[in-house]
Amino acid sequence: MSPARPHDSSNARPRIAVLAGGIGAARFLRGLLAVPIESDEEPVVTVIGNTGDDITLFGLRVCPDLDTVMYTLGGGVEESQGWGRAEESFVVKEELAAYDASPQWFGLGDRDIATHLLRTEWLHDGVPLSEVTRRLCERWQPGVALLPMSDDRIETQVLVDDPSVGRRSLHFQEWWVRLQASVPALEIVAVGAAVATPAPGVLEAIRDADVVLLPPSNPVVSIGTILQVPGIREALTETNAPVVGVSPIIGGAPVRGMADACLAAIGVETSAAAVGNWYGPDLIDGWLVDESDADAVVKDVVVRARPLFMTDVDATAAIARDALALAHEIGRR
Ligand code: FO1
Repeated sequence: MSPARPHDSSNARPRIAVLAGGIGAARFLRGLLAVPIESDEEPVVTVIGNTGDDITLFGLRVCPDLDTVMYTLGGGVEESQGWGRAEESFVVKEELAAYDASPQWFGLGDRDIATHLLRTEWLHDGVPLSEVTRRLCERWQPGVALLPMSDDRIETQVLVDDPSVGRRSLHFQEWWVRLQASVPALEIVAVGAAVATPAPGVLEAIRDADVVLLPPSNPVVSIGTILQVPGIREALTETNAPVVGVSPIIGGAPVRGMADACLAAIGVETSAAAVGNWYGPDLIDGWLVDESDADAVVKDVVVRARPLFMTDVDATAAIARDALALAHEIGRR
């Protein structure tokens, strides 16, 4: 990996801070950690994870984006989905259905439930989410420091017009999973974000970084939610580290997920250029787009085009390497 900056011998290991949502970010991180490097330049990667997708079901606290990063980098994710556990069974889910318990639209697997049981027990004992996440990562050894964006409770709600009851808000997961984002979101609100504080280590990771990366996560409900925690956006505009983003939109469509439905809710066109301009030059210095979007223009941001489909770990490592090369080219602010 090309070093993020010329090194003096005192700190050979580049520090990389990554704002992460779920599946796209987890896959990007797996590539980032696979970038071939000189031995003494193993990067120190701190991941700041979105917690706006979190939901409490049957009394259990579920943190989908944190778990997707933890399971993916720890080798336990169900690869075909990008979330949940591999070799999963759903006996508890079947039993709940036998009781006609709801909701049934969010599938909690038996192995996954063990994570939620421990998290819920520790949170109930007053352990902050950041410490809960650190403990869970002791098993999974993801190879990064995984921090929730905040230890305070934040939940994304989606405002919709329901023909039967009129305007109402839904938990993001109900809109995303049960409705498949098929009902237009009139507004997407990260409830609690405005009064939350960044989790311990979050602001320091951004300030002390040699490079900050925004992976191809959902710009609205993942990256956008993290940016709403007071202090985080400011830290990103103040850091001396170059900030490079990777477009989650290729050729006018999201690579996976339904970022287009989220972008429509905030009136942003579903294109690499529009997302880059929405992030803007105060936030990002560089923007990596797919070759099909090579004509993307982002005001006062350096745009580079390269193949962006994360088809396998090697392809993703090449994307991550190019993102780091762009950061190196931009240099410290
Ligand atoms: N996504 C689905 O589409 N269907 C599910 O039943 C589902 C269950 C689920 C359980 C645990 C978990 O951590 C994630 C789960 N997801 C499911 C994915 C989840 O909605 C997304 O990973 C994020 O919230 C969106 O980024």
